[in-house]
Amino acid sequence: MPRTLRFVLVAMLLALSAPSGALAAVNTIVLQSSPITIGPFGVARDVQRVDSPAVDGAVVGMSADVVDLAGNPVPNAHVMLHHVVFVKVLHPDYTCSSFTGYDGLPSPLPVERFYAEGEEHMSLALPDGYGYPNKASDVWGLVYMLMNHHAHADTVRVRYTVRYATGESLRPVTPVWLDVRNCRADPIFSVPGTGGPWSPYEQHVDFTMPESGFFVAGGAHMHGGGLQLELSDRSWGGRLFTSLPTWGGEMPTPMMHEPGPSQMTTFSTAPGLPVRRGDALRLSARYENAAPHTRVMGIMILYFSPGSVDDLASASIPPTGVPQRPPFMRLPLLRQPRGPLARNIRGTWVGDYAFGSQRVSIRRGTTFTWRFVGAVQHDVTLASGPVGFASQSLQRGSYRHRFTRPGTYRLYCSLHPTRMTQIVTVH
Ligand SMILES: [Cu+2]
Repeated sequence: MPRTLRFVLVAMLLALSAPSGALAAVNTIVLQSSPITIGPFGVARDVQRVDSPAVDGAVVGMSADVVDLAGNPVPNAHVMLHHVVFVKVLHPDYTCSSFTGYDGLPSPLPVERFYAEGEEHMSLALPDGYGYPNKASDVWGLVYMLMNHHAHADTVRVRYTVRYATGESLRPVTPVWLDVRNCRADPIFSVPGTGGPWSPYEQHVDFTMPESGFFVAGGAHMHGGGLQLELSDRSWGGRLFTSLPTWGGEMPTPMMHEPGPSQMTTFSTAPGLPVRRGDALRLSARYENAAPHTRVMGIMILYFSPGSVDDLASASIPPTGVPQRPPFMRLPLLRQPRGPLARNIRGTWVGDYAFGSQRVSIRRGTTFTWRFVGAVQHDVTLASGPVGFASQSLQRGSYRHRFTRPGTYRLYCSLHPTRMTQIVTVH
């Protein structure tokens, strides 16, 4: 019998045998973050403590959006929800023992990432009978990155809806976060864009399961240029789940970053995808390498129900389609670089809201160094040009790139896209 058909049959049998009336009280709780102010055409990234359900119970579903101070939804074209990550403080994370924060420093407290969404607005809905356990005394934190597309400052809140079960015993799930740049608040990499149409650029991460059980739900996060995120079990025979992006969401103007998917496929199913203790899991993030894509991510969050797994049990989520070619978007420079043309220099400074030399001409093969000297963080990010690259956000220290291909590199700071730009011509 084909594996997927057997999986469907097992799922149907389990659905039929589920005790009726097992669901007790499930409440929908709507909570809000503290106000977050974002400067004109700016980015707000930080962490704050947020409210959590004040009784013992279990999270069975969750979603989040951005609202104004009156509680009205704020469209993505005004304030873009780049990403929000909800964490439980003083709980160990399944795949990370410590984190590097937005400031580049190790986080002082252990936290467990249990829900996240980005432009794709994933909402969590665990299968019936499963819940993420939570105590009244548990402390939640919110890691956020929001972008303001207006010329004036804006103050918003992150509103989150928690579907919360109390007074019933659910099978507990543990969130398992897989990330090709794991354990960072800003887990970015860049796609060079030096291949032809459809040529893939792939990054992956491996994780060995410390126990047996089932993945009962999952969601994924990619950025512009994404083809697919695939979870496979290399010990057991292959693909478990592939998340595919959908394109064509609302397009905020001015375009301050390459738009991400409007949706990523998710799954939620019981009994779920079996994995065994010691299995070698791999998450592969595949992007199209026909054009540069900077500051991209490859993340999958899975919800794991520990338990014994039959030796022969196997299952996978049937593909929901084939990867679509992502739309090509050339990111404009939102400010024309000014000043004298600096020829054959080997570096410059990056200060608060300006690059030292904004117009640079160098020879092919030059390794160029940006020295960060500001009072706030900045980065160097390619907007368009022959090869994609980007630095981490930095306040001190330096970043280097060796220019091996001639052409015009339009660069900017992704945190201050309307203020900080630079053009490097390589000949
Ligand atoms: Cu900046």
